[in-house]
Amino acid sequence: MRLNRLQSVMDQVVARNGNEPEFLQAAQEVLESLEPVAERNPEWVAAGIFDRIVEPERQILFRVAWVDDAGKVQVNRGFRVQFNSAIGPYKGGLRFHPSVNLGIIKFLGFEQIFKNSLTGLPIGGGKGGSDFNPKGRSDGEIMRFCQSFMTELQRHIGPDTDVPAGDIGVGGREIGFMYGQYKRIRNDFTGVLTGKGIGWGGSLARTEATGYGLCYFMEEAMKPGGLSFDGATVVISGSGNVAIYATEKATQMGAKVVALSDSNGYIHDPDGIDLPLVKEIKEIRKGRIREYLAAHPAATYVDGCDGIWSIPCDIALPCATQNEIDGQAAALLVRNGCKAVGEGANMPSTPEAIECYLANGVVYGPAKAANAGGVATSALEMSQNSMRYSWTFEEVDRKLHQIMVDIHTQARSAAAEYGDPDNLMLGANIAGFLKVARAMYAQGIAY
Ligand code: NDP
Ligand code: 2IT
Repeated sequence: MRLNRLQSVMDQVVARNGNEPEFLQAAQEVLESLEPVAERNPEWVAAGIFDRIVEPERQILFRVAWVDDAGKVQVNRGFRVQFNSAIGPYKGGLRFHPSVNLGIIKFLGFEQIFKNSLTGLPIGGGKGGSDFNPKGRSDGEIMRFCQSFMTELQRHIGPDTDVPAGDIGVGGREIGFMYGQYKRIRNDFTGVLTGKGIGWGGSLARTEATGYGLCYFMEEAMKPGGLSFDGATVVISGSGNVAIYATEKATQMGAKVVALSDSNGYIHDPDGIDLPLVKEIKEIRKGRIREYLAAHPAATYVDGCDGIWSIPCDIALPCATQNEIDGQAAALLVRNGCKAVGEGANMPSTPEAIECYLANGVVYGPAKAANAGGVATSALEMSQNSMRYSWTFEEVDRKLHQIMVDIHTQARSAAAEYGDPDNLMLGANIAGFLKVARAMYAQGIAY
């Protein structure tokens, strides 16, 4: 699909953000999906809804200075992009990775608007992070970095304003250090961050939510084609939070997960991944995935991440990072018999890869829908914080499951209404957009 009515919107996005390729990629995909919506809703075009939705409401850039274990002063850059608050407080994770720049945070914040809308819960879109590299840093260094980061961030966030959480490089440990610093400065015990520890405001099942939710979504997406996890061979990239709990749920659903990766390489274990060992390596030791071989010499380890998509599988779940599957990798997956791709990571497939899935009838679960279980459960954490009450694991998991079923229904119905019933990417982009557009229209133009 090419742009027509929305070409001028995209031209402006390119003119303003030409040096941010990931943001341009995300905007182009969404605007292409929204062409038929613009055609049916000229009043939204006239009210500048499309022009406004691609421009963040606020972008905050700040210096993060901290002292390393050797006593040396380090300076990183901090980001928070508050993209859209039409349907609720800004909500989205923080990413700590050396590749982080404004364009990456903007693509993530933009995607978050539609994802959060799809959850059916009242959360707007935002994202933040830093170019800080946590690898090889001591707990003390991580703590001092997190504290310095929050010393600035705290003035921009709040439980009814903007509620950050984790993403790549930010898990329970980092949320703890940041929450402590927020409380120290503000003297408020509130739900200002999600992904908190159990016992101090965290929700049961938040840790598992993104990976579990991905499997719940894909189970629904695969049903019409008669596919399921039961008996399927699955390849999963990454070995972080999302990958680990996707492996756990896919295995519970009867699949055999045969590969996992990290940024150095991948392991292939045709007997099925030993998940307790991966948890021990990654969650406790914070080690490398190649350490798996010490306990499983029959498995293989290959340096470099790309080759993971050459392993034959029925279902592929990219759960590492953006653009990790290109057109060639997608073609290889299809050639080797892959029938379904579910995106645990944000924007893991390039536009060429997506074209390849759609042209070959692969069941494609787009990130905005498929990985929305994490942020949905963050919103459930916010609800529990507001009530000063905690639900059991089973209650949260049941709500998460229902939310993922509902997201799938919304995406499929919107896709059908717009004439391309199996295109869940089209459906997710449209369904996510409609609720935000109605809210923006109702709330008028001036802020
Ligand atoms: P983690 O930091 O827990 O794990 C990230 C994993 O991906 C690690 O195995 C990491 O390897 C690997 N990885 C990271 N960057 C790269 C890279 N450039 N190339 C190859 N591998 C890489 O993060 P999460 O599991 O939380 O996040 C994974 C993906 O899921 C991200 O795209 C994130 O945006 C998305 N996501 C996360 C949600 C959440 O709730 N956490 C919710 C929705 C989406 P290494 O250890 O070597 O760095
Ligand atoms: O990409 C994402 O949806 C996340 N990293 C989770 C965000 C959140 O607020 O829980």
